[in-house]
Amino acid sequence: MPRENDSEAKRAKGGEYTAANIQVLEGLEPVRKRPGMYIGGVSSAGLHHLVWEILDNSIDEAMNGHAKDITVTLHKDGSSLTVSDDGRGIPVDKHPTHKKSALEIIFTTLHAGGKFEGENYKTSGGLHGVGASVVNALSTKLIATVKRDGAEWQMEFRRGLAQGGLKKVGAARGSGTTVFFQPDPSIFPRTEFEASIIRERLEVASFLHRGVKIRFVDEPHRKDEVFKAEQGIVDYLKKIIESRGHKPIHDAPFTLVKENGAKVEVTFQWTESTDEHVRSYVNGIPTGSGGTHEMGLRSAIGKAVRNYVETHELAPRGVTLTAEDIREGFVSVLSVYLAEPQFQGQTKDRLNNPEIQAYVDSAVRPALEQWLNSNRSVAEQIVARIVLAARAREASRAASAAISRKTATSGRLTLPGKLSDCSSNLREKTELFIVEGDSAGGSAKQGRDREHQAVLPLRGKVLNTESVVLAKVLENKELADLVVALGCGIGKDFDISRLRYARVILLADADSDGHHITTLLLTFFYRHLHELVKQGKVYVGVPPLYRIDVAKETFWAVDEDDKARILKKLGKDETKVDITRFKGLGEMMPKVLWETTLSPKSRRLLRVEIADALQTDKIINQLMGKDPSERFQFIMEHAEDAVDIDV
Ligand code: 0RA
Repeated sequence: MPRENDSEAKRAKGGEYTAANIQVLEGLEPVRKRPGMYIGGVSSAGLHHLVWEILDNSIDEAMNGHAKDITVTLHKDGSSLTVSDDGRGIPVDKHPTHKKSALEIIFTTLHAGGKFEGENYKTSGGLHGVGASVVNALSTKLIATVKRDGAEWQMEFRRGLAQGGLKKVGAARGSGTTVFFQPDPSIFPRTEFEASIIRERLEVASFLHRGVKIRFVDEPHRKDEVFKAEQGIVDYLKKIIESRGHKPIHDAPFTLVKENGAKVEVTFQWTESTDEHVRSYVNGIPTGSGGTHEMGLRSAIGKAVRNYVETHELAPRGVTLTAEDIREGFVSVLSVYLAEPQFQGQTKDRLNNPEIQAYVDSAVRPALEQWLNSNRSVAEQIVARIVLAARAREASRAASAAISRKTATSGRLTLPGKLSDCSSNLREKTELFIVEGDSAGGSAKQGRDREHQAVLPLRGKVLNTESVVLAKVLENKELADLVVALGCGIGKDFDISRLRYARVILLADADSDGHHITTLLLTFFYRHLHELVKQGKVYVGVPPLYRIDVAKETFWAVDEDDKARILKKLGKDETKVDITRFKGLGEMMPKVLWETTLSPKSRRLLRVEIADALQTDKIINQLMGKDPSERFQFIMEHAEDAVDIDV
């Protein structure tokens, strides 16, 4: 978005915003030379940043009250996209000194600070004001079309360079901006957009910007969806709670909007769930690792509730309420807008502005205390929920402490007898394979690299841990053994720095029982050792299902499709080759298991990622109540798109 030049910006405050306010900085060559500096990289995330940048401009226009409808069209080729809005239209008049239209300047000049320097804040997108010119520089083709003042205007660019001038293409009614672009394949190794990523972003944007209608036309999948949330983040909260399958314990959620420099918008509700769930955003950007805004929210909740409990003497004797008890079952959406957000952490998804903590705290705390005091029956339900959490914690505590005693790093470790540990002390190089059954365990034990690979066989079915409290989970011997082998503890005693391996690999047969076990284990990790999944420590091993022998060569196929693909590549049909179908890991020779499944050089490994929190919650919650064949589908279909292949 354009940068305002000081004196002119002042004149433009009343909303008059013409070409004169746009300060010109520099050309676009640096963007093409070092795209990573502007969009973070050229992988999938970088590619999708282009969409967010263009989308943000339309969202800004909507946020400022000028646009109501936004349409994003992913074109049939999957590699080009159009974003259009019904806002005022980018100004097409000429800049007095530069002799160029505002539109041309917006698309061809790099705007360093962007709107952050003014009173406005940017709404969304990961790149903080780099804007449309960056997208233009990285597109083989970009066409901007503007309707305003009774005419339609168009300007075309190739790799950021204008192709002729701004042309009036006809008469038009109304106003708006449409931007078509096609990412440059000489910059991006893959130029195909992922419809599901775009869809999720648009849906979230519609929640964060109440009342804005966002339509997604997904041509490759022939889908057309409209997102519009009349209640904004309150609708989002409702959807999160429903998709996680939890029941709220009181009716109306708490909501608050406060704007005083920065803007904070928050809603929350207590549920029957045993964990806490906060979805937070800064300027529309998801902050998956939280940060100062979340800290402010947490401290406000803790203090307000505790104050209420004390004032009304509601705590039973002998029960102490911890901050975690207070937030058990707490589900919230928190969205803040601020002028200069600073992000931190490996994935830059943690807010680091210290002043925001106190800002959120002081906005939420008094409002929540007031709300509790004026909704006494709701407050009572919440307090009863919290007291229950404290009692359950005391019970769980005993169970997890028993496990932790065994995993304590000081003193002797009492590892489970079934674990065949690895010998290396270099944790970065070690892996734990969790395998199904003793016979598979035996082959894995013999076939592995003993120095770096440990094997833990699990016998029989693993407990379904969806909606089971920790104390119950730990009564299950298989899972308790697993936690001891991992070494990182669980629940309140969880400490990732004590994880004994660099990777945890789930390895089950390529059949429906195997997939069922993998699903149960993934549910356990997702619900009770969430941090391991979040930090990318959990993997799914992919054993072959078929061995294909052709003359002296051997190929391995992981499923039917893979087999068909290999045969096609070889130009053979099934009758000309020798095909063996494996019944299970247990019947594979240790050496074969090593080559196909264990060896880091030749195996396939899928990293389990939490790509789309909303979807994952819903899928796990739905599947765990259904029959194994459906769960099998889940693994086959979702392991692949939830995943990073080949580590
Ligand atoms: C600068 C000034 C004005 C509008 C816009 C930019 C604008 C940019 C984009 C990008 C996508 N959609 C957009 N809609 C508007 C205001 C011009 C005026 O005062 O009429």
